[in-house]
Amino acid sequence: MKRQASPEIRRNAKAHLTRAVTVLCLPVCLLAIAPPALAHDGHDHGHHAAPQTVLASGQGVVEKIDLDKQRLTLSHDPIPTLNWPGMTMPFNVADPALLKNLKVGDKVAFDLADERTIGQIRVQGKN
Ligand SMILES: [Cu+2]
Repeated sequence: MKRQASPEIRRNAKAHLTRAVTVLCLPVCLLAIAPPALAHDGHDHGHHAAPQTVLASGQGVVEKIDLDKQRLTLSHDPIPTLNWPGMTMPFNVADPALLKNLKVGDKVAFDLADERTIGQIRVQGKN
């Protein structure tokens, strides 16, 4: 019987941290975006096979890359189009390939396919 308590606890702590960030960030973001998003879309299952539209564009710094969950945490600058203040939050990516050339600390410019999903991301500089 193998015991791997320590990595497991580490992982849980990380999950909590991510959730805390999400809880702090999403109400603000979703409040700001809710009326147009609802009017525009009507449903949101967080699944978009081929996002074509650009909801908004922004800039930020890569804080965390989760290849398993295809998720990216950015500290993004304010996005006036969406009335978003600057904050650190996790995003899904439309295509896992978008994560391939990213590193923590990279300065990036990104397009949002929706308020949770990055459709395009470009590295602008290294930290
Ligand atoms: Cu945000």
